[in-house]
Amino acid sequence: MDRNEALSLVEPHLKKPRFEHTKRVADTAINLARLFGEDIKDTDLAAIFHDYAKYRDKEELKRWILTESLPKDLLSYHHELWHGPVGAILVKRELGVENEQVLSAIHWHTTGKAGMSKLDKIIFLADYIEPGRQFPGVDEVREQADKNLNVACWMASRNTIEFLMKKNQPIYPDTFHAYNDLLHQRNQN
Ligand code: DGI
Ligand code: FE
Ligand code: FE
Repeated sequence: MDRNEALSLVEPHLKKPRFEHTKRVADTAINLARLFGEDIKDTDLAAIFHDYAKYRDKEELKRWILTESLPKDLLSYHHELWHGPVGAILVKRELGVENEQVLSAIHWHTTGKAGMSKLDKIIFLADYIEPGRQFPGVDEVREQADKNLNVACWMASRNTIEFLMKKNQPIYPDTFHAYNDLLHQRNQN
């Protein structure tokens, strides 16, 4: 599947600003893939499809979590967390994407997890630093992204946890696992 076909498949599922975000994530992710030596086509597909399930309604997302082999504890956390894992299932079922590396990056793009692959990290980070994002502290993460993938991902997960804690939001365990694992990898550099 080439880039234009992938973009035309995802476009009807997204609102306009989300589609623009998707294209910026893809450009950002491809830069990171060149920098850190990841497959460009896999990176492009994972980025293009990462938010595929973003606008499915809550009840549909819940049904997929209940009927597919996805962790049921997701249902006790914010529904914003559901579009990644369900997106990976739907991109496979509806679009025929079989590449497990690509599906994994889609699955984990919101929370991260311990033991992320290079492609998982690139999509997680590109989603956080694409030029349209204006989170507090994002410029510092952008600077690190040119230098060290693990440090930059760790900073993104730390910032997200801080942001959620300030709002008294629950934090999904894999979000903490990503933070701890990336901190560990960072200390090994
Ligand atoms: O889909 P996007 O908006 O491009 O970005 P995303 O998939 O990273 O989703 C972002 C939202 O998910 C953002 O509002 C923060 C939230 N989030 C990330 N990790 C957690 C979380 N929300 C909760 N409650 N718990 C988490 O661990
Ligand atoms: Fe997302
Ligand atoms: Fe996104």
